[in-house]
Amino acid sequence: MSYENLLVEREENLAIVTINRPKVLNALNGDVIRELGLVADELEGDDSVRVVIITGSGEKAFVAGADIAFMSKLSPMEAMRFARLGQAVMRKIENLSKPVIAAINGFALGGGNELAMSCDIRVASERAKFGQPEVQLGIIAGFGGTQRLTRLVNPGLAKEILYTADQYDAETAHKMGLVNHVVPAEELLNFCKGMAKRIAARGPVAVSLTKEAINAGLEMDLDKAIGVEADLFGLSFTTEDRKEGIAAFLEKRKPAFQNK
Ligand code: DAK
Repeated sequence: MSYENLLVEREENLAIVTINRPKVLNALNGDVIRELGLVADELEGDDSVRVVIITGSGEKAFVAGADIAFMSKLSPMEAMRFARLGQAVMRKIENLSKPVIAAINGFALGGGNELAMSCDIRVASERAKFGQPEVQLGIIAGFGGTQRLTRLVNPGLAKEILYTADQYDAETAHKMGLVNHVVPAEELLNFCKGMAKRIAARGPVAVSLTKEAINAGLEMDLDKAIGVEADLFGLSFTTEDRKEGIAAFLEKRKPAFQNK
């Protein structure tokens, strides 16, 4: 499938999705959001893809937020529909059955930071800048920012970020726990591909079940959450991948997982 605002490349078992509107710093309008939903569906259904990387086009921005020109024309009802669509797409990315890595190559502001927070893992280039500038526009974060940021960093920090609209450099974002790693800009994509390939070499069903256990568990109390883990642990014992992984260990060879 081809997209107007996204570039989609495949490399071995990886898919690299690049949001491609560099003239407006990859700002998210309705079309980009819709296409992100479509590409998520496409990659979900493609068994050859084991890990997804999302990044932004150009050297300046991952995503500089929702497209302000686009938003300025929305009626309240259209804004509500935009919010619902955006939230559903972020949720779809968050719940994709395969890991998603955000390669944050520059500004990740507002909806851009919210998109990054919907990914499983965030890696920032030294040039990246983070923030939730919505209150400066007289609106509030609408793609899950008030909730995901509070879960990722502590509530006090999330409130500071959301109330002040301040921008934070990559090192500060790292200290806050917003990103896992900070790497030189020119190494960002290779670093993310390296991590993605290590993940892709593991048992794909097991990685997927691990993601499911973590995501489901975050919304439950610990007793229920470890119950989900036990169920999924049992399920992992039914897979061909489990037979192959254990056989490969005993035979002292590398496993050849089949995602089954
Ligand atoms: N939207 C549209 N265009 C944008 C943009 C954006 N978010 N960000 C940058 N651009 C455009 C600029 O207008 C400029 O276009 P030209 O003037 O060249 O035509 C071009 O990109 C380059 O930007 P600058 O010239 O401004 O570049 P600088 O390096 O000087 O500054 C900057 C970079 C990222 C600091 C600055 O561009 C900036 O402050 N951008 C806006 C950041 C921002 O406030 N983003 C929006 C956050 S609010 C919703 C759900 C979610 C949301 C909204 C609604 N629903 C529930 C309905 C989300 C809201 C947000 O994301």
